[in-house]
Amino acid sequence: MADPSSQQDERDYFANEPPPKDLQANVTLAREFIDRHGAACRRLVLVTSGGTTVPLEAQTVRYIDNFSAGTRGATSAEFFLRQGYAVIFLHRQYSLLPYSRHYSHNTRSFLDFMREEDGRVVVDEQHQANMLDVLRQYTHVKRDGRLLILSFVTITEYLWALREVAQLMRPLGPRAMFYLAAAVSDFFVPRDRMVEHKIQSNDEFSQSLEPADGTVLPPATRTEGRKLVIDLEPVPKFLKQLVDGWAPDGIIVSFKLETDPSILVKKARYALDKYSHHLVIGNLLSTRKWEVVFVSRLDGEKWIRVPEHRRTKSFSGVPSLVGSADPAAKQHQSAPSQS
Ligand code: 9Z3
Repeated sequence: MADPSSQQDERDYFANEPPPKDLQANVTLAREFIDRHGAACRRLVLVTSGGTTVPLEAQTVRYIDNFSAGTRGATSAEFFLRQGYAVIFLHRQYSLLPYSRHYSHNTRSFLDFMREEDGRVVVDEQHQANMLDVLRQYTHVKRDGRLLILSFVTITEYLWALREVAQLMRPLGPRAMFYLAAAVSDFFVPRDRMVEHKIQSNDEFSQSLEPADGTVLPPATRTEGRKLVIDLEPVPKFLKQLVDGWAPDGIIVSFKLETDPSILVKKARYALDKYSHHLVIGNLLSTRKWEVVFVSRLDGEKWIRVPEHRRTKSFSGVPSLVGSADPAAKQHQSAPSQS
């Protein structure tokens, strides 16, 4: 049932936080994509990926960010595409993308995969098989027009895009899935408490807020002596709105990230009880590349682990559940297939 207090939080949030400039252009692209695949009776998934930033100034010099590179989201998107889904990939700008992720964000350049031969660029022998496999998948998906890539940077841009796209997907009912792997900030600086200009290190130059209605709001960031004080507010629980209002018949998979192993499952269960959606995938920061726990009402708690001998080293030297070129390891990937 819709919760009136979270509906009010939503109204206040979107009334206070201006929409991103490219929202209408993105909505147009998403509408065409959803209509086309909806008409073809194709299953559609919105995959969110990467970290959201929290700007501290309106003319943003500084912001709070998180660690996510978008590995989970980009890799999972590839697996959904392989299962025949159409994918809207809503990702943090410049984070990993499906397919190109194999050759980007590494310690070595994509140029290291190539060499010159008779005045032409060719792929090194040792990378031919993998690159051909990736290229074929990519070409196939592109030919079918099954991947739409949208981007965000801030938490507000993310929430605006999520709401708009979810509402467009609503008529698809359970053929629409939401796979929320983006690392979403829990706290933010509301626009009406945000200073306009760069935060100063000396309180002699500190800024005040002057809302049009004459009320006085304390800025969320202020210098006190030589200290910077940041006073963040909670981001409204958008998952409640997604489940109850924006896409009530969609299949909703959320992720829960923790660092303390003793609370991971408890928090995942709590989210499942609170939002009554389909699946929470729990993961720990330190082990997320090779183990996750699925928590659902149907199956309870189920751990999925990549066996130790299949934990491949990525280029950055971090063992990886995602991004392995080993087909056997791919059986353990986290993108579920819908049946
Ligand atoms: C996750 O837990 C993702 O699996 C990771 C993936 C961010 C850990 P990487 O990009 O990492 O592969 O390096 N996402 C967190 C989802 C989240 O923020 N959930 C919120 C919550 O639980 C909103 S649904 O409150």
